[in-house]
Amino acid sequence: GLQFEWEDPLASKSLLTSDELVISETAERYCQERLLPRVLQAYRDEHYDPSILREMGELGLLGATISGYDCAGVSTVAGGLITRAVERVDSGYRSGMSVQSSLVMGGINDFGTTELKERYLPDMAKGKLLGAFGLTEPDHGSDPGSMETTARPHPRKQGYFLLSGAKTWITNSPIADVLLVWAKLQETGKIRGFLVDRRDCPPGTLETPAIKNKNGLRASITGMIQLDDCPVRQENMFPDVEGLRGPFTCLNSARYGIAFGTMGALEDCISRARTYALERKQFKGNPIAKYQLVQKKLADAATDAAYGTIAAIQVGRLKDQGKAAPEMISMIKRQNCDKALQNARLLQEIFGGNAVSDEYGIGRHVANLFVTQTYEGQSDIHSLIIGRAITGLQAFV
Ligand code: TGC
Ligand code: FAD
Repeated sequence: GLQFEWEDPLASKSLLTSDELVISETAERYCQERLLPRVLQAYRDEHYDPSILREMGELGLLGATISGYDCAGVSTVAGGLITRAVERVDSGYRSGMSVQSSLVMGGINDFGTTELKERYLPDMAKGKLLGAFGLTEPDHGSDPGSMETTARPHPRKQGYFLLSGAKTWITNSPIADVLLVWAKLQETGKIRGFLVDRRDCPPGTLETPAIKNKNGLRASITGMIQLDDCPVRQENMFPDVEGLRGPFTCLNSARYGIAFGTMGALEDCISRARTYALERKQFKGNPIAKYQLVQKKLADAATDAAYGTIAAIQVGRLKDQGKAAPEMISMIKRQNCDKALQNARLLQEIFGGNAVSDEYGIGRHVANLFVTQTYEGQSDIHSLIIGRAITGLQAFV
């Protein structure tokens, strides 16, 4: 018969291929069995275990949308289903994976030479080499075009550049082997992408201190990238991409993953709040789930999760057909992050005082979702990207 399923209200499963269903189930099983049991302690300790990326690599979950170089070559929607499974556990675990898969492996795949792809992608796909993506600087976040990090030809060593500058709020930087750093060529002032390989950096030229005491995304490791005349081989510069198109192309994929991923975090909040509301009794032995105001919170959240999921599937299909405009990705990134955060915050109320205990998981999602709304373009920045497309007028400056 026709049954309403509260966990998938608009039957989004019916839009998936059988391959996508299998990939989703594999990812969900790994995340629930292996990641969920360790997230509470990791979050308390502000600890990220790099073996998580190796485990994901063994399952083929890293760089999964890339074809060749030992990557799985799955659809964009399948990639989104993987991020949703991971973010159902924690946005920080999804972050570590997004940087590895979309921002660094994706960048190498889109812009690297065959030699760079062969050197880095297979080991990154296995999680044996870890990546970080350095765009944001202490004084330039929403406006990365004003970055100050520079690359100048080495005055003595032919075929080398010297990189100097500082990047901040960089996911994975303290543990990364390969850092994709965006810097301006001193001669032209144009932004170029450099793969800084930690193994090749002389002592003192590359430092990646961790940023500690975060009040969100604590299961992810974040740091700075400090470059002091760091020598980088010319072959490690992406040859054919100049300007912000380079980093923004990587961001299109990562923002897509966040849009799909945050729906996993929101669904976990719904599931936890529903269970709690059915068990908790107040006033004459009624479960609080019986009260209308509680039901409205659940109905609002389930509606936004269902709409957000369908929209992410639609944009994923268009992306695979080469028809996804960046503004579509801005639209789902903004909407899904905003709705996940707003609803998670309201569902938190259902837990009463227990919401304050980290054992219930809801506060962790709320704190994490603030970060998802902020990184990869804060929501108001995406409003301006969409507004520019609607009006033809840019409102950034
Ligand atoms: P604008 O004039 O708009 O564009 C400059 C050049 O870039 C091209 N472009 C794009 N190309 C591909 N995809 C896109 N989405 C693109 N957006 C722009 C554009 O065509 C142009 O090319 P060209 O060849 O004509 O030069 O640039 P603007 O300087 O005015 O930019 C304004 C704005 C606000 C849109 C942009 O700067 C922006 O999006 N700011 C947000 C910054 C951001 O997203 N930072 C992310 C840092 S990485 C991160 O947060 C990782 S967290 C990961 C995790 O842990 O999960
Ligand atoms: P600002 O640019 O200073 O913005 C502050 C506020 O002002 C925002 O609300 C913004 O919307 C608003 N604002 C700015 N300009 C305008 C305008 N013109 N009109 C209206 N409002 C405006 N970066 C990386 O490169 N790599 C990473 O791996 C990475 N990981 C991150 C991990 C974490 C945990 C965090 C917190 C951040 C990470 N970032 C990373 C950085 C992130 O992308 C930036 O924080 C983000 O782009 C915003 O930049 P900002 O913090 O400098 O804020």
